[in-house]
Amino acid sequence: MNKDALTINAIRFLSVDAIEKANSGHPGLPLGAAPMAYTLWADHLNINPKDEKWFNRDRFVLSAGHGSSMLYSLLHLYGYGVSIDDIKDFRQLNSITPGHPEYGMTSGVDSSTGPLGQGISMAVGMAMAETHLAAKYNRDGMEIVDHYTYALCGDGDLMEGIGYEACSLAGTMKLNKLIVLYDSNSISIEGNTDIAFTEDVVERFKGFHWQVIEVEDGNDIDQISIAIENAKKDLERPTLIKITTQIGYGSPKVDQAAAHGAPLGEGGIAETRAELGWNYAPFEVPAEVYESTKAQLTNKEAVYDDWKTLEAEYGKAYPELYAQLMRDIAGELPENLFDEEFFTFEKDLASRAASGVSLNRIAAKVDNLFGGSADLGPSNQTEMKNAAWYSPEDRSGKNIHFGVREHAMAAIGNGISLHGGLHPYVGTFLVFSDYMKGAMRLSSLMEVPMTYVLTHDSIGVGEDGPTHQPIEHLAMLRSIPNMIAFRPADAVETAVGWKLAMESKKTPVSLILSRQTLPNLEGSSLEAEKGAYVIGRENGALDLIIMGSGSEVSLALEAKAELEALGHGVRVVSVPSMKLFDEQTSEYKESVLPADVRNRISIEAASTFGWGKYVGLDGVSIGIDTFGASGPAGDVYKHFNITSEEIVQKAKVLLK
Ligand SMILES: Cc1ncc(C[n+]2csc(CCOP(=O)(O)OP(=O)(O)O)c2C)c(N)n1
Repeated sequence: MNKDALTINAIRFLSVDAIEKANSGHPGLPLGAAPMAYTLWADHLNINPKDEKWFNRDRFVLSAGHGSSMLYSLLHLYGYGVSIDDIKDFRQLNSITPGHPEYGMTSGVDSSTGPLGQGISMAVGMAMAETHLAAKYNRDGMEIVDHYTYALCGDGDLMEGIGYEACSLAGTMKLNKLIVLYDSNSISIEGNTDIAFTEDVVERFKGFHWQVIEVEDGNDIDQISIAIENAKKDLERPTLIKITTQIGYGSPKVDQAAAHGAPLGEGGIAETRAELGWNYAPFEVPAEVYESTKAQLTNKEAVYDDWKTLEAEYGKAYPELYAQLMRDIAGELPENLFDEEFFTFEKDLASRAASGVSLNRIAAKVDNLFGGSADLGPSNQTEMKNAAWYSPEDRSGKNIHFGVREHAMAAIGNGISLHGGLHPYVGTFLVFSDYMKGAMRLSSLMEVPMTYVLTHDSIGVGEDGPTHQPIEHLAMLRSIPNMIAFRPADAVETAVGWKLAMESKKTPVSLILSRQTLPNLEGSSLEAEKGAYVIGRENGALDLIIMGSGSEVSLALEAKAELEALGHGVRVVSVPSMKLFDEQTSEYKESVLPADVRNRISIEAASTFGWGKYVGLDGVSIGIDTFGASGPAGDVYKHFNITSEEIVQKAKVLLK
């Protein structure tokens, strides 16, 4: 067996032995796709395990995340911090080799994958980020940003809708440095893909304006390598390399769905060893394999060293640009970005408009924002006025037209964020956050500080009616671990939301913004950063607390005035973010919501779900637990009793 075959088999057997030991995992993919993964890693992928976050490394996304065991085998053989013991710990609690690749957990993993379609879409974002940063920073042949983005996907990734959206945009944007290896084995869990997936993928990708290269034999590493070379040569189009493989290659379950997701079993593994001529014990890797990958790494190190030399030269030739690049990579913000002026607004604004103002104030001083909307830019107010639109002709544009593709937009945003050097944001209507949920969940899980601009946040949408009026969405966003759902009550609080979003390092922020104008509130302040704060303090003894978020805070303040005229001491608490409030000290929480004050009312033009923890058993939640209705916004608010009168009425009952 030559060194290539030996290494490919080492990848295969490390993977299937790990699965066997864990008694859980997906052997089909590593057995079939090891040759393509090996070819890429051995001969093309520019990486340096000694500097795993090297900014100019090629990115690799295993979109078919269920093949994680193969990725861990590669990471082990290519010198990352994955030991044989780690591989033996595959899928065990607290191991660094979890069931699906997890960003931030395992050195060398560029993104979390597993939810099919997300990976390939994040790869599109990474490729987009590369082109943008290259345009911004490369000078006079000094290509400080110049790398490829590779993804390895399966049939499942290409069946998922999100992949269609993302790959369509990649074609329009001519992301020629995006190269996707398609493990085309025509098998998924329920059987042959013919049962549900008969389209012509090749023609489809051609229709997306991709280059498509076909490799008939998944074991032919020379052809795979040539295909990758040809992919690099196309300077106009992304490339899909469709590589025909056999799931479970070499095993008794070859070409069967049964190979997809269950261990081969002792007998099955023994047969596979015999079939592939692998005479090594489980987890044993012949020395020649390590020697071979080490030699390949030496070549990769030479590429890395060249880049380091270039970096030093670039730093001398363009010290300011270089310093800026370093700041962008570190995510540093200019000092005094959030000065008094930032929180000053002359007139009442819809919070989506205040968001547009805040974004543009930031964009005047921060150079690395990169974002846009899913065809709702004018409504979402997501355009940076001082910047051009990103396109194949102008890679330096910072505003992105995502088209009507919410799910891919969010995943692409994740990819941009994972790439580094940029602060992405994406916008749509709050009601369509449903379409983005899969990617929003991954932002939160991967701890990437994405910013979601979600406007038209309630029945205040009015005439567009229940299909466009979010009800349960706030509860949904609030329920995602590590997601800050921030619904500001006025312009100042909106600016605070943007401050949080910009300063966040590990937490995505959803800014939930009104379509309709909101009055600037007297008591609104930077205190909003604490998630909840007293925006209207009681006169005299505290009899009642009214809390709410966004557009309903002003209703609470109106009710307070009315109730105080009747002699009651009423406090209004603005709650832009339950999560941030829950993270405060118990002293602070007590100072805002004293435990002995049990007369409490919450008001929000949305599902009441979640408010119970603040209003308690004696309190009342005013909200909407049905779908909305079409009509002028004012009428709809009245129809659902989202009014100050309703608060007063409920308060009178409580205060009796
Ligand atoms: C969004 C999503 N839906 C469903 C699954 C469950 N799932 C994991 S792998 C798989 C089939 C994938 O088939 P394919 O990409 O052909 O992989 P192969 O069988 O070749 O390993 C499914 C449905 C998932 N991981 N993500």
